[in-house]
Amino acid sequence: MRADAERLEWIEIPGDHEVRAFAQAVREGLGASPKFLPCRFFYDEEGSRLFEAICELDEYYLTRAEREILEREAASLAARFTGPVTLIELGSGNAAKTRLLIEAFLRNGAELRYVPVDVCRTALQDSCRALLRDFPPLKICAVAAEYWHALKLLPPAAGRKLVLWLGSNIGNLDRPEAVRFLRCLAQDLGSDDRLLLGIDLRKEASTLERAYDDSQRVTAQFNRNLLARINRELGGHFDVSRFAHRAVYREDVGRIEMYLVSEARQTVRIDALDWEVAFLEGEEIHTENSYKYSFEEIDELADAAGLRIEARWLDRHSRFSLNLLRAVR
Ligand code: AVJ
Repeated sequence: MRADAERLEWIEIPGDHEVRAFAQAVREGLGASPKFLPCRFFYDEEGSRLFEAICELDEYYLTRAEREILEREAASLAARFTGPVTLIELGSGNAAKTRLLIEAFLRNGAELRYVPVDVCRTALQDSCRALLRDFPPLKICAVAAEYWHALKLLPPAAGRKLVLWLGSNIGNLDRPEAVRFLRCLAQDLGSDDRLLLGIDLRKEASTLERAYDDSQRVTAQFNRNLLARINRELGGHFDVSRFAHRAVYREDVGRIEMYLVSEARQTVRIDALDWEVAFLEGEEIHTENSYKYSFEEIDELADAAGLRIEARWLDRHSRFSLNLLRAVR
């Protein structure tokens, strides 16, 4: 394990207290009308585990579709890069799909550094440990932070840079924010650098709603974990079973919306906030947006962000897209 330590660098904001940020977000979101909670707080240890279970579900086609594309394209993608490569991944999670790219680059003999970024420290630690074990030539610099903070913490890249933002993680940002974020990413891309962006496509509501309300109720549990996390970390007294999971696709704005619905009129105390929050029967907490894109919307997004699409690949059912982009100079 000592050798591993030399291959791993760890970056986080000193004095960054995720619990304090969570407390603040809960106070603000549950004090607002309508109520909301930011989706990044889904990912504590339990939430990351539940999300990995979601990725295994038949109904959640996104992960398999993207994996199919990566399996097909990894070798030719890696062949586009010569010399040392830094792979930066936003929202790396368990990095399961990334392994396909790491293998392809290493097979090409590239000197490879991997920079995973994730809000979940435990997921980051576990994935780094497994990658160092499985890929002896790999060096890792892990960044524990949310997206906007991470942009400022990224280490200088050695050689060419490939930024990965997979899994339709971009779907959590509203459309203007996605443009702003991509514009910031684009600024740090040199002419030899690229961005690989996984984006879920617009499709029939029934397919989408099944993906976000699965028959095994894993997504429901993932959604309710936000309340369970309040109980664990902030001394909340939620009876989690009194909140229903709801996922709805709004075609007009092209997004899945997730809610937790209070099934009764109830008051819930949160000790750490010394606060009681009241819910009406049927009152909702908006917990997530997951935007879907048409091809035109992806083109517009790239355009507005100062990026040019160099290649776009789809899975065989045309459900999901992987886009290779470069900065416009
Ligand atoms: C991790 C943001 C890509 O929006 O599909 C999965 C999160 N939420 N099921 C998504 C999620 C409910 C996921 N992302």
